[in-house]
Amino acid sequence: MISCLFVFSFNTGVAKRIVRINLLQPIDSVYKSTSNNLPSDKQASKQTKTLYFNLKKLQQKGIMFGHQDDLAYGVGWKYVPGKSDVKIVTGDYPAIYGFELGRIELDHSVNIDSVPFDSMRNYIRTVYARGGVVTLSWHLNNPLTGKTAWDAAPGTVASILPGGEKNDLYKSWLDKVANFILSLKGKNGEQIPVILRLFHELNGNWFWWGEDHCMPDEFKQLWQFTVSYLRDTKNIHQCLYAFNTDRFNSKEDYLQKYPGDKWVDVVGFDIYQREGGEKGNAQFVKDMDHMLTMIEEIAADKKKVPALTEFGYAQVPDSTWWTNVFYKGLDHHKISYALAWRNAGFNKVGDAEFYVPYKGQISEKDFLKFSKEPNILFQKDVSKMHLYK
Ligand code: BMA
Repeated sequence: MISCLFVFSFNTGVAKRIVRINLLQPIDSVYKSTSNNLPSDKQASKQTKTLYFNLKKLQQKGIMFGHQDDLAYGVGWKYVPGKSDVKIVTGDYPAIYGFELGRIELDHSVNIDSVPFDSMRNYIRTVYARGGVVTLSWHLNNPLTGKTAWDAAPGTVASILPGGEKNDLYKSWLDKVANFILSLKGKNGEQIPVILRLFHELNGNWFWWGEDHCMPDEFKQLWQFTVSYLRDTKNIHQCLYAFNTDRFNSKEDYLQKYPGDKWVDVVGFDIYQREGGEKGNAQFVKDMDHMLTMIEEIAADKKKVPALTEFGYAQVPDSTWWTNVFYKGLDHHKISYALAWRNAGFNKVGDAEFYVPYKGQISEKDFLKFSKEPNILFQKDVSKMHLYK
């Protein structure tokens, strides 16, 4: 049962309608014991199993709002402790946070977007201590050519599979990812659960693991090898694995390279709005709604957690986009989370990359309104749920 109450927030100066969840209700032990609610890693840590179970349970309450690199930087600022564009505008932090591992494979101390890995570790500890959720992406370089993730050289996937000329190199990269993940510990020394989003947007052609660059079997082998290496060889038992495509047309299309239920916990997709105006907005609502319906059906069928793993409308150039477009496509769906991409800010030539509003941005008020929807969850909502207990 969900009910609403209004709380006046001194931060934002507005009444926030918050979702009151029956927090005292014990987790249904029958529900908890069924294998449907266990993650793919049968040896997953207690906190990881609990998180997985709670991610499923939480879908009945609402959708967690997420933001990539939220604590690291925003539009016009970088590395200010406690700062967050989402919090400045809504009065609360996101419920789920994305962080990016790109360049860890090269032993760099900062990631592909200049975030120091040491700071990232601290952000992740902070998020976990508050009861929030962490998801990690990895724009790993091309192991065959040594260039970036966007260097879609043919044969890269085949080259890193067992027996391939770059398999050892790839394993050494996974060792570095493993070291980072294993270094994520809570205050009692427990491993912090993370949703590892591997080889994202696999049905696009822009990454070396993309659609035309490997056969379905090769992709499946790559996925299974990677998960097995991290889980069984490196003994990592704090990961949930997210499989995610870009836009897709049908369930068959979505599942073409799906590695199998034993290897996946979260099923999702990424979607960006590219065209504005009434026509563009209507099309986006329709597309998103359709794909969310399909992802919910796939998740229900496979007993997985459905999510909108990445979304955005670059620079949000529409003052009512949040309530009039995004929420319209999202509202009646039951997914676990929706993660907005990063607020990289302005570059030297004045171009900006951001996906959530900052103070003064034209969609600021509308984002605040969207954040008050009872089924859109932020940090305070999930902290009360004790997702790891
Ligand atoms: C892309 C862009 C890039 C960034 C990369 C990895 O979508 O945001 O600027 O470097 O993701 O985070």
